[in-house]
Amino acid sequence: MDYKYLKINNIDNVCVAAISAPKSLNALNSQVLAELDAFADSIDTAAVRVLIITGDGEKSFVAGADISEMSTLNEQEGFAFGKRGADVFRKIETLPIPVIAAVNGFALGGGCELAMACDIRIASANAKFGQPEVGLGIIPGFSGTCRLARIVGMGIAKEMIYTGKVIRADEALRIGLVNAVYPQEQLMDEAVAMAKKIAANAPIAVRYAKLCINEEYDLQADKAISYENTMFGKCFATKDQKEGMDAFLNKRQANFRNE
Ligand code: CO8
Repeated sequence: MDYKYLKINNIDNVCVAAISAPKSLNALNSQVLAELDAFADSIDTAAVRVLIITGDGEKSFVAGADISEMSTLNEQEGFAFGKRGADVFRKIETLPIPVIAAVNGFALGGGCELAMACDIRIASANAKFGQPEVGLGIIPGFSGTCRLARIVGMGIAKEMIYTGKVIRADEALRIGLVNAVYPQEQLMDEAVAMAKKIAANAPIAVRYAKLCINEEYDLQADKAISYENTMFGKCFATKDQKEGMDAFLNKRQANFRNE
């Protein structure tokens, strides 16, 4: 499919999707959200083992939801717009492959929320993060009130959302919003290197690990432990478990087939 606002690049079994709306610093309008949705549906997870999401250009990851499109919405339309974004982000969060956000500039509002829907965030030194919505008379509407507190803790999330302050990459690293910060020119190489390291592992085991971490987060401890136990057992029904352990015991490199 041809996209107007997405640039897709496959590097072996790693897929890089760059959001590209240069006139608005990659802001998320309805069409960008629709393309992200269609793209998420189209990923061949038998072939692609890791997805990297980034922003096109050197200035912005995503500067938020498109303010010009939101400015005239009524309550029902606001609900629908928020739901559209939240549904797409949830689809990304629950993709059966890991997703890395390579945050290469502004990640504000919906941009910060998109990064938080990804499994792992790494950033360039010029990246800036924030949830400035209350300054526009709205609240984070693409699940930011939900995910920010889970990632950085309730106190810091409340401060960021109530003040709308914008923080730099080093502060995002300090509070655990990103895992690492690199010079801008290294960011994509680092993202691809991390993706390839993940992609070299048994894909079904990686998928089950993602499922466990996501599903168990909201479960009571005994249920969470039991869920992991079930998924751990399921690993032994895969050929890749036999391959991984045979490779270890015979001191050779494993060749995982996603089976
Ligand atoms: N929406 C629309 N256009 C945008 C956006 C945006 N979020 N961000 C930037 N642009 C546009 C600017 O209007 C400008 O357009 P033009 O050239 O036509 O004037 C162009 O991009 C370049 O921007 P600037 O000239 O402002 O560039 P600066 O380098 O001076 O500033 C900033 C960069 C700091 C990123 C600044 O553009 C800015 O503050 N942008 C808005 C950031 C923001 O508030 N984001 C949050 C939006 S709200 C949101 O995301 C809520 C999500 C949940 C929605 C729920 C729906 C109900």
